[in-house]
This record gives sequence, C-alpha cells and structure tokens, in this order.
Amino acid sequence: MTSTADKRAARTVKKPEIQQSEPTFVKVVIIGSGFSGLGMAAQLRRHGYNDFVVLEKADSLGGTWRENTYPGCACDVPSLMYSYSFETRGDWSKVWSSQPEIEGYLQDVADKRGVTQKIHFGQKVVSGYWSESESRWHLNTDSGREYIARYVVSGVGALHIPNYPTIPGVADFTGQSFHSAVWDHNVDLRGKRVAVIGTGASAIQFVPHVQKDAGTLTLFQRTPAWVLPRKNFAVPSPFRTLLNKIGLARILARWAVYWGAESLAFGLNGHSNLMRPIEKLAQWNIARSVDDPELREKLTPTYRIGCKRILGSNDYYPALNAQNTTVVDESIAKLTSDAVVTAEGTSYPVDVIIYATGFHVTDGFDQLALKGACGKDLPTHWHETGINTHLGITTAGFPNLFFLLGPNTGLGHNSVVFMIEQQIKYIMKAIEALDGVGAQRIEVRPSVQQEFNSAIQRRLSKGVWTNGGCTSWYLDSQGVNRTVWPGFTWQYWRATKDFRRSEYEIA
Ligand code: N01
Repeated sequence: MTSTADKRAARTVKKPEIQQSEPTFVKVVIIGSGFSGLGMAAQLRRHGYNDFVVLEKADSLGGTWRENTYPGCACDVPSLMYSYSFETRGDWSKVWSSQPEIEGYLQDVADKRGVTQKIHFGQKVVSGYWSESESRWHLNTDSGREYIARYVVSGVGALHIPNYPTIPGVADFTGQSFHSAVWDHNVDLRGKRVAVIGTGASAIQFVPHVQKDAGTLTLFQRTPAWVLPRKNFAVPSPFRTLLNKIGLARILARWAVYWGAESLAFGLNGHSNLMRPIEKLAQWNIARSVDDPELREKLTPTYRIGCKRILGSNDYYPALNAQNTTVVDESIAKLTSDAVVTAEGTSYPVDVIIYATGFHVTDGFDQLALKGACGKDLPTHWHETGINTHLGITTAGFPNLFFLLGPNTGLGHNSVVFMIEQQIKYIMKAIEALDGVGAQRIEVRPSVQQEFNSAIQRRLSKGVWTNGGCTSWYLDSQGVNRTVWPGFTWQYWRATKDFRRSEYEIA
C-alpha cells in the first residue's frame, strides 16, 4: 500500500448503519466529495448549518484526485490557485502539485473543517425524484438507502466516466489494457511493448514515465496537442517559509497567479490572433526537443492554440524523440489478439494498451437521474432541450437542485476552484434567502435561464473553442459549447455575487 492509500484507509468512514426502511431526513444532500462537494460542506458548516450529508459513491473522498492515479498525475494549474481561498497553503512542495499531495490536501481540509464525519461513503445516488407535495427531494442510492432532503447540491463533476474507444476487435486483444483514469498499478510495464492511444492532458503527463519503463512505446495520435514548455520545480524553502508564515504573502502570490492566468482569456474569447505568440512558443518547444523533421510536423497542430486545452511539459516531446518511441498518426482500424492495426494496414504488435481517451462528458450529468417537477429525469430533459442552466447553477423544472461546476462553468485558462467557490457562495445566499422568509421551494424562471443561455452562446460563438479549427470535448454532438465559461472568471464572480430573488419563483 502506498502512503496515500494508507491515509485513505485510515480516514475512510464506514457506511452508516441505517435501516433500509428508514429514510434519512436532512436539509441538504451534497452529491460527491471532490473539490466541489467538500467545499460546499465546509461552507455549510462555516455558516452554522449542520443538517446535511455528503453522499460519496466510493470508499474515500477526493473525486477526480482520488480516481486518477496514473504516473505523473499532477495539476496543470499552480496549486497556490488550485486550492480553496478559505484554506490557502504556503507549503506546496512544487508549483504544480502532484495527485497524492492534492488528495492529501482535500483529506486535511475535510478533517479540519469537520466534514469527514458528514460523508456517507459507498452511497452512489442512482435515482431520485422531486416531491411537489413535500417540497423535498427523495434520493436512492445503490446500497438501497433513501435520503430525503430539502436541497440537493450536485458536486458530481463532468470528467469521471472513462471513455473507451469503440475499436473493432477490442475483445480479441489478449494482452493487458486499462484506461488512464483507472490505472492498473499491477501491470509491470518494464520491457514491455506498450501502446498509448490518445494525446490529451492525461497522456502528456504519463507518457514520459511509460517511455522510460517500456521496451517500446507506440503512441497513437489522432490530433496533436499544443504543448508549452513547463518546468515544474520545487518551491524554494525560504519562499515556502514566507508563504507559510505570512498570510498577505500567500494572498499576493495567489493574485499574481490568478491575474497571470486571466490574461489568457482575451485571446480565448474572440481575439484569437493574440494567441499566435503562444503558438510560436509551443512550436519552439517542439523544435528544441524533436530531431526528426517528419516527427516535428506530425506533432505540430493545425488548429489555433486554446481550441483544445493548452498543455505544458518539458518531458513530453523528449519522450517522443526517444529511440524506443514511435508516433503513429494513422487512424486505428482494429485490434487483433496481439496488435494494433491501422487503416493503412500496418500492424503494431503490443503487450499492453493504455487508453488515454478521455471521458464521457455529458454522461457525467447522465448519472444524475433525478426526476424533476417537469416530470422528466435530468438526462432525458437535457437530451430533449439541450443543456441549459442559469449561471451553471440552477435549471428550470428542477426546484431546489443546485450544480457545482455545472454546464458552461469549466475553464480553459484558470482554476476551476475559483468558479466552484463563487457557486458555493451563491448557493449559500439562496438557501439563506429562503430560510429568511420561511420559503421551501426555489426554481429559476425559464425566461431568466433562456436569457442567460442566449447571452453566453452569443459570446461562445466568437470563442476559440468554436472558431479555432478543432473538435474537442468542450462541444456537444451539435457543436454547441456546453462546458466552458466564455470570458474572464471575474465576470463570473460579478454575475454570481448577488443572489437576485426576482430571477426565481420562490414559494
Ligand atoms: O482526455 P482528452 P484527457 N481513437 O479528451 C484521443 C482534465 N485533465 O483525459 O483530440 C483515437 O483531452 C483524443 O483525440 P482527439 C482536463 O480538463 C486535467 O487527456 O479527440 N484517439 C485525445 O487525444 C482535460 O481536458 C488535468 O482527436 C482517441 C485523447 O484521446 C480533461 O481532463 C490533467 C479516440 C483524449 O483526450 C481530459 O483529458 C489531466 C479514439 N477512438 C486531465 N477517442 C489537470 O492537470 C479519443 N481519442 C488539471
């Protein structure tokens, strides 16, 4: 067991001993114990609310930072900013922290804020419905428990259902295979012939590690990523001491990271020519690391930087330049018992296949099969109407349901923890507003929701995700961007800083 696993085991709370016939009544159910759910729970406590539970499908907390354990897994946003503003830390060991450190941070925050004991582990929400007569949500979990709550806050995240490609012959492959998000640490890659399929944010982090271990690495690339130079370095000890001891220094350092990242939003949102110098830097990164001109060309994207997530690494291109690596950009036609075969008929014999093929994005919400006041469950409703919300937080037809990191609040340039915190504050204000007038039901007005969505879609139509010449998981099957916030994050802060009662039907 690793030390992270030990920590997990030590902190894991047993499933609550609740009789199946007895529902649990609470004011608030939070679904998920990642950055979103834990942040919400901490703020509920801070505001004096104790009548809530966090339902977690797994046996330990951490969300995406528990699930992803691939070698090299780290945050690509500096930790000073990729952390809660109410729980800042000055002792991050590196600028961009690794997965175990972030998971440990979340565990520490949960313990310190009295949240761990509020988590019911092993409780995956599988269904639920809104009872109009009771003005309450009824939620059912896969272990047969029922929770009845006034409010439901979803912190399920969008990126947690691994996407396995549908390649003919997958079942015929007799070697070992796994997805990057469910890394099989029992598979020894040393000396093996390893294939990696996919070249996104996850792949570029683990490929250098795999290349070092493997006998040969064959990387199947469908679309190259733009990768900027980035050296992750240990934070010098005097600077850590300064950050640790002086709160103001931490705040200033956070601000520096925040505003540095914000400056990218200009280019991403309608001024994509401003991204050209950044493209030049990424081109230089290829040129300095890759000797073979043919390979350089293969690795150079033809779309505008920012259209897909901008990546950073000093190790990725050198790993592709290594003798034991082959980059294949032909499309994959099929798998056989021991090989990946391309459309051009070339067969690449392999022992292990690692799928770095991302996640089912909208399926993240598909997991939230809650039947609202509109009589339909959320996935069906959104399949019919498209994914529409107000501020990414509420959606018409589903009273008393709030989303954290919901639709159109993801980012390509800054820390999503900032977005989550604005949403938490907004939800707190909504709950307090209802409590203040003794109301029990809140639902966003459809006209307000429509106005919000029209406005953001207008802005997104000018963004690099739509016009940059690529496809990505940010866009749905109709090419509509349902994931990214179109603009600066301070604009989101401004949009959410006041809870406007007039935008809701409150009863
Ligand atoms: O997944 P991806 P990811 N045949 O969807 C390819 C977050 N994240 O796990 O580009 C062949 O980006 C696909 O090709 P193409 C971050 O938000 C954060 O890497 O579609 N290839 C692509 O190359 C990120 O955006 C951190 O043409 C296939 C790759 O697989 C998100 O997670 C770290 C294929 C998938 O890339 C997802 O990243 C890591 C097929 N059938 C991840 N299907 C942080 O540090 C897909 N591909 C915060």
